[in-house]
Amino acid sequence: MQPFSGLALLLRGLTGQKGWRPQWRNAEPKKSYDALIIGGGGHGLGAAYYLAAEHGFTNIAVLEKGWIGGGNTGRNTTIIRSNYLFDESAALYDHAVKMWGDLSQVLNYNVMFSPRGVMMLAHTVHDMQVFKRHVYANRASGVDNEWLTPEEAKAFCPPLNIGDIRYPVIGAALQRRGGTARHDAVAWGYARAADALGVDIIENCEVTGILKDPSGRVAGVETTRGTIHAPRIGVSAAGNTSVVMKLAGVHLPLESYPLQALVSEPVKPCFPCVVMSNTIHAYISQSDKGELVIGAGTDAYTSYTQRGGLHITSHALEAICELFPMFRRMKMLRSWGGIVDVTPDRSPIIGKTPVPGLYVNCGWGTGGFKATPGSAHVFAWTIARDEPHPINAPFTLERFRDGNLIDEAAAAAVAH
Ligand code: FAD
Ligand code: PYC
Repeated sequence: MQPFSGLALLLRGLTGQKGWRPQWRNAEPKKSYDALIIGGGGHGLGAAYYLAAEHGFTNIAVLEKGWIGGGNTGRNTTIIRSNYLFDESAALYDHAVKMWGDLSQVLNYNVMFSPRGVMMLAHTVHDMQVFKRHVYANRASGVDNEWLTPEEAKAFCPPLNIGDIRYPVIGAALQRRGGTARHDAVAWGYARAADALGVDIIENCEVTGILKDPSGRVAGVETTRGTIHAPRIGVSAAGNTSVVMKLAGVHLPLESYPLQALVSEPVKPCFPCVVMSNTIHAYISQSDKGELVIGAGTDAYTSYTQRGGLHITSHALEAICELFPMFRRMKMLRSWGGIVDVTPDRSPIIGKTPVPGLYVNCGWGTGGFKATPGSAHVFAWTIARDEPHPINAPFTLERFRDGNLIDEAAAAAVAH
């Protein structure tokens, strides 16, 4: 913690912002660690934090090929919810929603969690049937979700057009505990807290090889900053997971697609909640800076370009303008893409791999930000104990062989 008074803040402002201490050390890689995490996004940094804070692993490092939070953690639209269909998923995502509630206090870093409610619009009878099924399943497993009429949906989100439009709103599912958080604060908060416990955070360090000992157990990594030995390695590399795991000879059932988002010019607070339309692949909220944060669907083709097709964002904006006509004259300031790793059942893989000592946390597709604290927490447990936490036990790689799929395509929304 870096304490400062209002006067100190003013003096720093008047003296060219000099004197700020870095929030984490610029660590040099050591020759060996007790464990390594590949990927400095929220999931990887969080796993390192919980390994140190809850399992006593402090001789560990996070290896990030670019800068921390520069992957999907810093590119996402930050929607948080736990309204998935299966009990296994509700347990996983709701574990995270509960952890979001006091994450700022735990990390002593304001991650700006804002449970302002996430409303998912139904435009067809089939949408309505699917959402009602989710409402009933969620309520049966203790997760809040409720069905709203079009008028109730408009009362919850006054800018919403429920008139006679191309995509009529015939109802909505609302999770009031859902909301948003500040994406880069999540990465920075975990990084600072992990660093304070002795974790080395090593940026500009790309993993280019995975080493095994003669028995086939993982033994370390080759990186752009040299060889590093470790008997346990966790991979949290999101859209690049297939590439990283191939270095260890492990093939995963993942496809990687670009997913895009945009922000508008900032305006005064006018949008009180989060609205998603899965049918038309568009979602919207307003950031604390005042920008409208708008997302689109995935491209139809796999790619690692980190930018998607213009027609995909145009389609999302057309739909947003129809649903919220008051935004028609707003200008978009920027757009970007991220690469998401999608599994066949649209649920993540968190657990052991065929290589002893190598663990993977991937396949979050378009929806892993919401899971960050919960996923990091159970991944750290898995690495520390060499066995899954009860919450991630169903999310194995083997399920694609034994058929115990957890099909969340409808809840994953934009991961089609
Ligand atoms: P990342 O933050 O991507 O971190 C992985 C890191 O691994 C990267 O920093 C990368 O540089 C690093 N890496 C890769 N290869 C190597 C290597 N060889 N060596 C070292 N480091 C490596 N989810 C939601 O829940 N809600 C949303 O509203 C939402 N919106 C989204 C909108 C967009 C446009 C996108 C792209 C994604 C969205 N997501 C959303 C998904 C969410 O962003 C991801 O699931 C989540 O952020 C993944 O976090 P992570 O820490 O696993 O990955
Ligand atoms: O998973 O809620 C989600 C989501 C919204 C936008 C992208 N992903």
